[in-house]
Amino acid sequence: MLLTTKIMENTNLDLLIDDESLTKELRTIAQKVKNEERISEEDGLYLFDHAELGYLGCLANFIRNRKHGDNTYFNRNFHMEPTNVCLYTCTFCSYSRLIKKREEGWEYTMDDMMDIIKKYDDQPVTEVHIVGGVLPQYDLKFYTELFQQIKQHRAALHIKALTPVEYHYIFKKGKVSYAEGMKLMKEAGLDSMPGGGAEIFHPEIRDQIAGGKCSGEEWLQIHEEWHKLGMRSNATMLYGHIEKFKHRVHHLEELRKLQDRTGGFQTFIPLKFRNKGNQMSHIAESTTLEDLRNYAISRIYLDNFDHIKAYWPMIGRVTAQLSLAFGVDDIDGTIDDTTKIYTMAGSEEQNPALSTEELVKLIRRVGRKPIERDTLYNVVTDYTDHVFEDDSKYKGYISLPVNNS
Ligand code: V47
Ligand code: SF4
Repeated sequence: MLLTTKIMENTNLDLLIDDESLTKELRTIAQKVKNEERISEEDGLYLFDHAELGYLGCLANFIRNRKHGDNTYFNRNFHMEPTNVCLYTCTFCSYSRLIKKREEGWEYTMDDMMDIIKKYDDQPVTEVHIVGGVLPQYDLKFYTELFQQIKQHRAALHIKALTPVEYHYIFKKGKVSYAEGMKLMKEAGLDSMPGGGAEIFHPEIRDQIAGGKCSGEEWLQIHEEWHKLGMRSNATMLYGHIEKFKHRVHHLEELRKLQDRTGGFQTFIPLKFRNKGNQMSHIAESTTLEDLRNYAISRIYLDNFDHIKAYWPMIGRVTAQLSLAFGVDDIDGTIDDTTKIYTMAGSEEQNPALSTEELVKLIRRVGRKPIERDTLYNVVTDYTDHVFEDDSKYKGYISLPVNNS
């Protein structure tokens, strides 16, 4: 753990700025970060092409600590997927193949969905995350009714639901504009939008991996309409497949520009491409080293985003712990889950569920402060000094020499 300890201890970037063994470009970027100056697209590409992990960790951790100190956020949520069948055929997705053998998938009715919601009645969850495939029966009417019913049943449950992929489809079918559609969703009870469906915005890549669904521009327009209503959303980037570094920089730049206009994004979530059970299985997955570099560059580039999230079911608990030294300040939630999309694609975690106690422990083990938040980052519980009874079952996780475990 020497590397992450060193990164976490480095509170002064002068060591990098004065290091003559670094290139002029890397020293200039370090100076910009110290001065809270924005890095350019060229700088971003230079980092992807040339910067090594330790250097990136120092910069990203410096920014993370400036914004949040040791605070590390998580929430208590559950996922719900109306269907795993989809009429689109994204090449990275394990759902798309099911359209040909629909009987192998599921297609929940309104009652099925409400039964899932009711299963959590006695649990202290604050959020339901709804996302899934696109099918004609899940239209404007279905989703407005679903959101209304959820709110009637449990008004305080935050609904984080659907992405521009679904919204583009249902608004077109329902013949309403993006602005009108998002307003209807808000009136029905939608609280925020998750970051999915972003993939890679650049058409050179998007047309090959996600042809037919909303374009990158349309994805951004729908988020912009939602932000104009005073509402918040997240953003993702699916990386590590056929895209080049220049496409990642273009993606980050588009997000940064929209955020400058609206300020509506809360969190950026890089999603590592997983290669099981989809049409891109022949493509090797990115290494952990590349994943950490990607988190760090995202943190450095997106100066106007408050949070960078590591989605632990995809990358595994240990990489999630490591990511906290590379710019990440949020590790999503407890996700007591019915979700299959990631396990089907070969994610690290076959049963993505972690108790609050486990999440707290794994954050503490790398010397950070666990803070339970709600979806909008209001503090629910600060677990920094909370005492748990039994520490023995957490032995498998990496550990730094800290005294607050
Ligand atoms: O848009 C699909 C991705 C996304 C694969 O906002 C894959 O809090 C990797 O956006 N390998 C949906 N990724 C998930 C998502 C999300 C997850 C957690 C939290 C939040 C949030 C949002 O999952 C899709 C797509 O980019 N995905 N297949 C795959 N094989
Ligand atoms: Fe459908 Fe989404 Fe999978 Fe694409 S990524 S096939 S839109 S479920």
